[in-house]
Amino acid sequence: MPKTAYILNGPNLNLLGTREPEVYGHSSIKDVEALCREAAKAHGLDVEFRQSNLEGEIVNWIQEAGAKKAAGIVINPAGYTTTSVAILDAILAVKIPVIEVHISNIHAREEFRRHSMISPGAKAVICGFGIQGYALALAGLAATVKE
Ligand code: CA2
Repeated sequence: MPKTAYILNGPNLNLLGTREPEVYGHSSIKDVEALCREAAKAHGLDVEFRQSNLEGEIVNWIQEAGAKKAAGIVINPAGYTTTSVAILDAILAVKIPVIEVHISNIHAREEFRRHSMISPGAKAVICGFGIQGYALALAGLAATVKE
């Protein structure tokens, strides 16, 4: 049975494509989902694709992915990246690989975006490749699962 990749998106990513195209591009969250489904299929993974504006809901989904022994999690924590001890703790509590993704290069932007609370719990971090970063994360996750 194929293993599942959880792809979790944090606050305001439901609005992707509606503003700041020079930073985030023109794609919508539906386009990101389609890209992820295609990439996951190529690697023989099933997909649970979700977005929430609520920190606790994201924590619950990380716990769910762990309990279901998912292949791993690709997470764009968005605005919670720099603040969420709760999301970091949830990641540290699950025994599956977590890959942190950012659409923009957070290191080439405002100073406050550069420090991720999440990265210490992540197997890898990808940023600056636009929405293609999600496909790269899924390729990395698939390679990790096969190891
Ligand atoms: O580059 C990324 O993927 C971010 O995680 C996106 C977050 C930002 O706070 C991080 O510093 C970097 C912002 C998510 C909301 O993005 C929108 C984009 C376009 C329109 C509305 C929201």
